Amino acid sequence: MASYEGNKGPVLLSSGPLRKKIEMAKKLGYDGVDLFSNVTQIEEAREAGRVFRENNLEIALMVATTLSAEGVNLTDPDLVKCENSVRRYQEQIDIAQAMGARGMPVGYLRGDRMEGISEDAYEERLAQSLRQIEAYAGQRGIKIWLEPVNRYEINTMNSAEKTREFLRKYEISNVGLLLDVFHMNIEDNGIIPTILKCKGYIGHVHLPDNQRYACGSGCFDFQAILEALKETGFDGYVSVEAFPVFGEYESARMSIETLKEALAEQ
Ligand code: LER
Ligand code: MN
Repeated sequence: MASYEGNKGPVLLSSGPLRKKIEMAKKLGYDGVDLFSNVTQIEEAREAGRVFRENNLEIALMVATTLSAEGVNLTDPDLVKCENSVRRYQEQIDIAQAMGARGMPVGYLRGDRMEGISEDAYEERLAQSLRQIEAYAGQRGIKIWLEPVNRYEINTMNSAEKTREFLRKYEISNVGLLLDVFHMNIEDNGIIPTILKCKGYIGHVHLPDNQRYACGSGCFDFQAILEALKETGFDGYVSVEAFPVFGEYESARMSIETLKEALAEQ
């Protein structure tokens, strides 16, 4: 997990120049990163992509921070604003393609359900926006993943089960789930059984420890989590999204060692 510039969120490698972060991630044994990007120009995106390729590191997910800063809302009750948000998201898909990223998330960008908007109306609008985004992304080789996010950060689709049900009900088959075990630990009835229930839907995974710090510093059983993911046939990236409270290098090192040990013990 890396970012272009200092990011106050749960981003492991948040400070210093991008090239340094890429080299550090590679040296520690990471195969890819989730990149928090503020790039808006295609040429700059191509250049970033080149640096990643030179270091043989994949951009597993590109989080376009510019979109939240602009107030993009994929369920805006104002149809013109909603369509504009879809267009802005699609422009960032072009950026992701130029970088060579695998996928992009829809987390906060789906927006809160506003007062007076029924759950059905909210879901209909989100389904419509996601279909437009997914069609555009699919033609450009970019995957779209919907992230269940806990109730303290957004007021809809908090649990993985509920979000999976939305994708099933509206038959949005090309959008996968981005499962984040931090949010699941707050919202779902057990991380392992929920992962198993989400079989066939999981596209990308965020793995902090239970306090959202480095893997190995808390009480999550990563061996069981990775085993459950394997059982579902999941073949995407698991990405460490955690606050670097033990320092960036140490948090990144501890996390990958914990995950590699957990994998080896299977
Ligand atoms: C939000 O809490 C989250 O988990 C992130 O993946 C969103 O960028
Ligand atoms: Mn996450």
